[in-house]
Amino acid sequence: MSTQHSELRVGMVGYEFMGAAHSQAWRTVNRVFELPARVRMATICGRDAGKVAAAADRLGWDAYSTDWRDLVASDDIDVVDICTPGDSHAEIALAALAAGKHVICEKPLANTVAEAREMTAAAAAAQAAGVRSMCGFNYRRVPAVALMRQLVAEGRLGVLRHVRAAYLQDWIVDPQFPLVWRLQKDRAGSGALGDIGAHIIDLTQYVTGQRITGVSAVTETFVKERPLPGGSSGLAAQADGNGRATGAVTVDDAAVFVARLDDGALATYEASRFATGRKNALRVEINGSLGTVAFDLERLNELEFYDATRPTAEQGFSRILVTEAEHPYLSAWWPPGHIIGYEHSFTHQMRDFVEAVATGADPTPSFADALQVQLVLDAVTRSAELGSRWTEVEPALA
Ligand code: SOE
Repeated sequence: MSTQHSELRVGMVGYEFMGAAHSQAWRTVNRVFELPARVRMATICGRDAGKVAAAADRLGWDAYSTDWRDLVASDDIDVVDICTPGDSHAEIALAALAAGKHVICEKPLANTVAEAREMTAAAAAAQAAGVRSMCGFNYRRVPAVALMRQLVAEGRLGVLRHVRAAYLQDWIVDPQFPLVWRLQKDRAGSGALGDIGAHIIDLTQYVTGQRITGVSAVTETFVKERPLPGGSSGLAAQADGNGRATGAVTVDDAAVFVARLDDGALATYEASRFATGRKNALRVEINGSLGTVAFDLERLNELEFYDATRPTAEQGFSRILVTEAEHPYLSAWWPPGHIIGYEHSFTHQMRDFVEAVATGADPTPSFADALQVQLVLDAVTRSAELGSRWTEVEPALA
């Protein structure tokens, strides 16, 4: 079992978009942050020997493997980082935890509540033996989001009344865009809901410190049949499907729901891959009795804040530039005023994970936090299937 290592040997499964994002973070984390342990990018794993060898070279890993079971069983690995599609999260995470490896698993934690529960129970059992686990909701680590949480926690917004959250993309608007794995329920669990809706569910629960207690939802699959993929099966696949055989889209293209939070606030959520022109637009606004905060991922170095306690004549939204040494994570980067980007959220995620593992603390979001998100995803799906019927969300840890 691995606990307080001065070196953490990481084995990562998956090497596409998220694998590249995590690799960037592992490469950078010790160069930017002072940490009690050093990361070694030991082994990257994927089924295709040629592709994984090339990825190891490109992304900076010492070695590669074509079987995640070897990786998980290896005495030379302390941390298993899971960047695969959702259908393999549970199997890999359960095996890794059983082998005493610390685990970081991409979101959403699993494809079903049953899997997420099993993973959460395994993580809790392993925790007793000093094994740590965390789910990769990277947007928690955007400094402006962390600042938003601080303002809410300090009571600067007063009693929360509204949460308005949207995560909008447009990469499958073209009906000729192929049937990639993210559009297949057996691989991805759900569509826009689990892929990007999960982010705004986690982010709003994190920022407010409140749990979503019930939902009423609609979901839609606008394009029900798509050409089978030719080459790449990721987000960058080409819409070149004319004339190719087609298959059924088995996930939602968009999900919209209203919700209640457990302190009484009302919330709205929208997750869509059909918001033409919106590329990666994650927006959250929270209105409280004393103020409002608003965040937009496309302007991630800024936070809008309306402080209703200021003299009436001076009220108005202020745009906080979240680039100062006083802001979360930023003192380690550039001189004040110098902006950061998408990839930094992953570096911050690894910073927090490494520090927790090295100091014997539990990193967050825990698997239980991620199970709470999974329970919301499940309630949304059930509500939509039942004509938007109000559906309660149970607490993960009853
Ligand atoms: C694809 O929709 C995706 O890459 C998500 O899977 C990520 O979690 C999000 O960060 C960006 O969009």
